[in-house]
Amino acid sequence: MTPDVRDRADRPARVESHNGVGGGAIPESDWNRALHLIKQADEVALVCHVTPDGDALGSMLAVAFVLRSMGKRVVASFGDQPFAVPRLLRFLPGQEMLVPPAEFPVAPELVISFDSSTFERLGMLGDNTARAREVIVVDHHPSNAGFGTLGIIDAKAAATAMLAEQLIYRLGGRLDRDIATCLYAGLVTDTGSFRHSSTTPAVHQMAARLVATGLRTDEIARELWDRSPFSYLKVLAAALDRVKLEGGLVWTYVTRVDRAAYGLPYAELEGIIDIVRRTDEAEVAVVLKEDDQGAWQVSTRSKGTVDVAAACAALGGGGHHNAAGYTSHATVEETMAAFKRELGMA
Ligand SMILES: [Mn+2]
Repeated sequence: MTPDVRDRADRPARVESHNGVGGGAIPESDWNRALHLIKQADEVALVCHVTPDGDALGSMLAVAFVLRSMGKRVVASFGDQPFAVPRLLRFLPGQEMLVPPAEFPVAPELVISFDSSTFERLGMLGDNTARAREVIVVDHHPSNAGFGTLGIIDAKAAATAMLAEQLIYRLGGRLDRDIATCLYAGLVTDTGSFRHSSTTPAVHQMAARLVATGLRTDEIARELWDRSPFSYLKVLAAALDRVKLEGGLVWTYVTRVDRAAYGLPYAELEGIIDIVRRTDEAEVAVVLKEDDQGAWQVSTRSKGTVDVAAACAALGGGGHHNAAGYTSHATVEETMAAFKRELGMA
């Protein structure tokens, strides 16, 4: 038996109140303008941030399904070169709608950007997006300064997927299992499987609507959290072997050489921070991950008293109070010294 999620009774009575306490962070006039722009457009180009996570890609694909069902030409991409969907997200439905960045319109009529706080986070599609006639920015990063021509931005929303769900309802779209799977991937990614402080009643209410479509929460959880190649364990061992505890800071790093020894792609490193940040003695956790170009991608986590977003923003990155990051072209030692200075530790 498939629950009838098309029934309007299953939809939130006041969709604008669903993204956080008090609701209504986004003015009705902005929602109306977004609907107007979308309805007017023949082709809608969708983009999300580079090396997409479940929230970025899931939100984008969910909306892509709905736009396609409305008869729109839909182009969806992200600005990574080489272009590849991260392994963890290959279970998401709708990937046949993705095109490589080279096939993205050079000067689009309408772009909708998902989960990206800046043009720069769109990577090589930042320029295409900047040339678009209209850019609707759907995002929940507090650091989003409002790029584009229309912001659908709510820093209180636990995930961009929450805003994407509202957009879908407002477009007259219906949740089916594929759309719900995409949105659910976004919701569980950004709430850490309903563990982070962002997990409000509205998050669980949204999850209930999504799960009611019959999606497989167990399979999604295994795809996202509970699998990795054997080589991951070897690289993790190398990272943990050199982990340091300094004051309230626990940190380590993973080099290209570590990964090359076991043929592990960069994208597989994402979960290491979740192991490092368990440390009872540390308030802040940092993992430096050397990417294929030799730059350090710095992942930082806080347990709550320290605002790592502020520190990362000062170093050219961004994120959320408890989870943020930035890119460093300095050495490991210089990178950590700069980060400690920002935290007031040095
Ligand atoms: Mn997000």
